[in-house]
Amino acid sequence: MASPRGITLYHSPASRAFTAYWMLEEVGVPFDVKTVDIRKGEQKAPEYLKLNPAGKVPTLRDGEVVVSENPAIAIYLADRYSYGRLAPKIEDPERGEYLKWMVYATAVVDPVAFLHSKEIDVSGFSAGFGTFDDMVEVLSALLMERKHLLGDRFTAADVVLGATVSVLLHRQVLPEVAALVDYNGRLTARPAYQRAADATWPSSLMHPA
Ligand SMILES: N[C@@H](CCC(=O)N[C@@H](CS)C(=O)NCC(=O)O)C(=O)O
Repeated sequence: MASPRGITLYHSPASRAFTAYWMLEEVGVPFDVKTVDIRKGEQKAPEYLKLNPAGKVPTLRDGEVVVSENPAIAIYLADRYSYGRLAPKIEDPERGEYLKWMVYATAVVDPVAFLHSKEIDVSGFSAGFGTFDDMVEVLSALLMERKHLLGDRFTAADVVLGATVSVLLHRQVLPEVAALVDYNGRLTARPAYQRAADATWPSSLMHPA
């Protein structure tokens, strides 16, 4: 289903906006792209801050609806345009686990991996995101048994968490354990992933923001 109002994605090359771009490609709705070059500081321009006061990419606009934060963008798009396919329905027992992995991606994986990449490893007891090793173990154990986060079925949670895993493997922040490498291989083989990567990861920008 195409948006009756017109979708615009505000993104910057080689950034976390890749996740939202990939999500739009998986959903298959037409969308426009506006580049907000974070390397030139355009994310702090007053007009953009009206859309996203955090001054970060991505931001999605769908008519009067404005959404930022990758999990929120993915949940919005999947519920609105791919309900029952990329989003388990409300009454589906898998909906709970789907939401958990959505949140886990940016509440746990992203921050604990960022700190680990800076050689900061804090005690898991007091940190909301736990330890880096626990996060790797949780994902590896799950993906050793499952093709995707919910099993055989690919959902929007695989886009959000999978994009994070993919970038972190590429940057050699995550260890190359077989379960994660194989999962990443299944994700990168998807035509929608490849279209998003071709559009948003120019080879000249090897180091993501
Ligand atoms: N929690 C946000 C993270 C977005 C984010 O960190 N974006 C970075 C680029 S990868 C950004 O816009 N940085 C520019 C800045 O903070 O000035 C999400 O999941 O969407």
